[in-house]
Amino acid sequence: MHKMTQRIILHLDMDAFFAAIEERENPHFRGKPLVVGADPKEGRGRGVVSTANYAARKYGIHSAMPISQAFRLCPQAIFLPVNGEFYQQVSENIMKILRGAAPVVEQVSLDEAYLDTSYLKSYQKTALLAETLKKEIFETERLMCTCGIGSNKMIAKIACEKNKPDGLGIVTAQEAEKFLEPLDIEDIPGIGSKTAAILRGSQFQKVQDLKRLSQEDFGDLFGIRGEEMYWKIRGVDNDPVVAEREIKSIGKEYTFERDTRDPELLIQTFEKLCWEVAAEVRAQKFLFRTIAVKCRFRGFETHTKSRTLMIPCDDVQVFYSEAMKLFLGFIVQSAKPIRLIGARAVVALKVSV
Ligand code: TTP
Ligand code: MG
Repeated sequence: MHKMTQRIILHLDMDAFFAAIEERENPHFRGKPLVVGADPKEGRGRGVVSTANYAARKYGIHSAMPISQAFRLCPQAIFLPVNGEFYQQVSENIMKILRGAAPVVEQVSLDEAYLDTSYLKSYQKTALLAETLKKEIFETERLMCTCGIGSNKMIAKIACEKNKPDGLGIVTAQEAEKFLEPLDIEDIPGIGSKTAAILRGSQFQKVQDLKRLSQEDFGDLFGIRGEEMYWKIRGVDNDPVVAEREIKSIGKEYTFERDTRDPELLIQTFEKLCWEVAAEVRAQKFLFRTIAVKCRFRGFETHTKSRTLMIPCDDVQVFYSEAMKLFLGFIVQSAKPIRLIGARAVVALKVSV
């Protein structure tokens, strides 16, 4: 086991995204209720609301609501069609800013992303980064967003949700469990309206009420999903932040003069490869996240094994010990003589703030 650093996750979500872009493009709309979605056709439209600005939300209008209902709630609102291509472009500009700010960035929708900021090793520094990003996005795109910082993705997301719009919420690992207790059960991702209705029928309203249920109770009620819920309501979520595409990899391979099973030669050569790879990662100021090893046996039969760490790092010792564990797997798996061995780090760009 490599030395475990505490995770810190930053979640960023644009405020009333589609509507905010339309307001930016048409300053005379500002402050007025605005709905982006299907054509309301004087109340006879059959589509739904994509999003509404905050002025329109005061009338009870929200995403996914039938557009006819939105029209009834606020007929004087400005109704605009969805200009998807344009929003996509704006989204790309924003995601580019985010990808430059942390080694691992996971985009989850057009307007939302998780950044793994564990490498900053402090909530305070992550808060500074969040402020910087909010400022940069506003300066370049004239759009506002909200950030949430937490010890995992779930906490970061809820912290963001609870501080909208234009906010920043920070919930440390120590505060996480207490932070969740007074929240509505539906605030927990995975507890949708159906699940919530069942639970409310049994007098469970707040997250803290759910603590009366044992792990078994959860399992009986919701199966595998229930197990996860038992932990989630206690602030535990191990889901890693995964970039859609890691940037590059650094690897080295070595072909033996003749096929070998000499343990000393194998281990020494492999060790040397690992140190070279890890040193190269460090020299280029990268962090690695995935460790991959390769082994080619006599007859060109080639196998690979890899392991992805929860937290990207540049620790040479971590690389070596994880790679060696994988490599030993090859040795016990087959008794054939070995022709080639390799070690590789899949790396992500490190940006200092
Ligand atoms: P959200 O981030 O859920 O909503 P939002 O950005 O409009 O508002 P908030 O300030 O609460 O974050 O979704 C981002 C965009 O995705 C939203 O602007 C429109 C689109 N969208 C839909 O088209 N349909 C939907 O049901 C939802 C939820 C979003
Ligand atoms: Mg949003």
